[in-house]
Amino acid sequence: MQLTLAVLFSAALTSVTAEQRVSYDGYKAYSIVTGDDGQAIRDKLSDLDFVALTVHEASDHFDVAIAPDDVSEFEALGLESSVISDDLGAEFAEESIFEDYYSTSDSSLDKRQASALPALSWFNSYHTYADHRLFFNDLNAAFSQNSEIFVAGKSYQGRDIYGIHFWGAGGKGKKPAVYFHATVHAREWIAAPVEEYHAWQLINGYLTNDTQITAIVDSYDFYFIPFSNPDGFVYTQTTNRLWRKNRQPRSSSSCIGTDNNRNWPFQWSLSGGASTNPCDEDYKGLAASDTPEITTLVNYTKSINTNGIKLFIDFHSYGQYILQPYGYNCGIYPANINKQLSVANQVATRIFAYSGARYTTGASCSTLYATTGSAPDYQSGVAGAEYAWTIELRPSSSSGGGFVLPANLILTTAREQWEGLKTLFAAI
Ligand code: 0X9
Ligand code: ZN
Repeated sequence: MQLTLAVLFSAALTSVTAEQRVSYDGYKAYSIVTGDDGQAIRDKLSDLDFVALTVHEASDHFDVAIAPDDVSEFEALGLESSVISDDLGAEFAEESIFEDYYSTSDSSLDKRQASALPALSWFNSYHTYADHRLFFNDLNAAFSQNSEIFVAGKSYQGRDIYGIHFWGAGGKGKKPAVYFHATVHAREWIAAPVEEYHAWQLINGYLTNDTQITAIVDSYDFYFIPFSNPDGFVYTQTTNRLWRKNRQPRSSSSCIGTDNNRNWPFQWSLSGGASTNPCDEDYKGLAASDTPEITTLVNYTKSINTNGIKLFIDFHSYGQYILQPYGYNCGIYPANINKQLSVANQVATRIFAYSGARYTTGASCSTLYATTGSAPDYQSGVAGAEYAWTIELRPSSSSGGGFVLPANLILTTAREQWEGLKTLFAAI
């Protein structure tokens, strides 16, 4: 009797505290050809129950997920479009089958395994935030003389914004920085595994005396942050797979979340490249750098900038782009833009030769759309990063599942990016 009551009581507590998971069962996703008239298409959709998958109508397409009851009404509109997903909910369910991670620090493993790198089977499925943290701890353990785990600061809800710092023969903190961020947009799950794969390959190459890799690792200090928006990422796994922003409320609104890729303190005040409405997916905040995550990351950027930032990459999905600054103005470029474009083209060419995937290169404003307060704009315009890129990973916009990249394509995506990264290092 007592046990039953206790179970009932805790079940009741859970139901009041936990937010109901948002269902996308039966949602059908489309990529709509917009031509020049994105606004007219938005107007036509205004009576339908849908979720926008692209924040802006990029120059030629606008991707949406239509609620099951409105699918026939959407199709009756006769818009030129292709189907991205027949049932988003079903794809989400499949993607959320996570394999267990067996940490090399697990005390039931023997000592020899305990100092080994994590197994590459890590990349066979997506994972929880807690397991991601273990994965980096294990990389650190396997490279303990040349790496450390750092916590740059805390998210709004108090989660660690953690990362790994590693270095080569010259010792810690002596070289220009190679600085990677991922998962500023919570639903872009492929970003963290790609960054982790880069870390794994660099450390593995160093430990196995691969001369190409030791030369790279000896040249830089590496700072890799897989979750610049951990609260959002956890929320995509507990509640709403399509969440993008952070989880910070604003007193002026019942809508939650700021787009941390519109909150960096560089050209933040300009209008047009972000929203001032807290309910929008690209809400910029009330002031530059007024989210706990961006405050943390601005300070952290300053702290690692002692020998300059050679390369900054912010990993996103999707669309397959390699984008250079700036986002805030389509006519303003960094002084070395031609060199950046040339290197980006070499990377894209290498990826295409390796896997056949096409990545489009170009300055972000003119290639995609205008953004104010984005991370690469700050890294280039304020921190002085020599190369400051956004990479939008798989899938391409016209095929695949948008934010759902099937787990069996994690490794494919990571491998082609790794080939591209080696080309990048050879070119800079
Ligand atoms: O809108 C964004 O923040 C990025 N696209 S996403 O679909 N992943 O949300 C693009 C950022 C590109 N960078 C700039 N235009 N500066
Ligand atoms: Zn993104």
